[in-house]
Amino acid sequence: MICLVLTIFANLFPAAPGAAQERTFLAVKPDGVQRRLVGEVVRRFERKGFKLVALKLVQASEELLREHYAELRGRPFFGRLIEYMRSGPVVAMVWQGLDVVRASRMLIGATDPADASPGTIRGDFCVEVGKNVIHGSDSLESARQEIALWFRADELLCWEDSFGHWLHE
Ligand code: D4T
Repeated sequence: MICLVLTIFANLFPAAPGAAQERTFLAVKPDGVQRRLVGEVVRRFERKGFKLVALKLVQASEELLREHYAELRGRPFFGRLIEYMRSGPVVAMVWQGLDVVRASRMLIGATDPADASPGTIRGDFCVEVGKNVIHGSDSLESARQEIALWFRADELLCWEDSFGHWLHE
């Protein structure tokens, strides 16, 4: 209930320090987990100033992944993509902050690591599109759907952020 009130307040006064702003879904993919890149990814989002509201290690089912990547069902790499995502655990996360969906895509870099700028996660840590370390929602609507697909509402923590005053005007 408190969470709901805070969210309504934050939506009414988006510039208020500590306002809820928007949320996005990120997942460190199985290659990122195997290569011990989870800490590096979390560090980059924390350092930017975003707020972690949920995190869990998940062995994703085929059903969940087929739903997650439903839009890509017709693509030739779909089967390989599902197998890759099932090949080990992923770290699923929800991050919150001002313009976090767009900013996350910039921190992550282009889908194909060959096109990703140095300094981005994909630009720094991978070389092939089929093993590109991390997923990030590409729009507010997909963020909403993906968060609902991967997390129960009670797994999203609403916690007081004393940091907001140092980030926002
Ligand atoms: P995700 O969804 O993983 O964050 O990636 P993007 O949003 O950056 O890109 P996407 O949805 O187009 O692709 C999803 C996923 O499929 C893999 N992929 C993609 C692949 O294996 N071969 C390909 O040719 C493409 C385009 C990589 C990411």
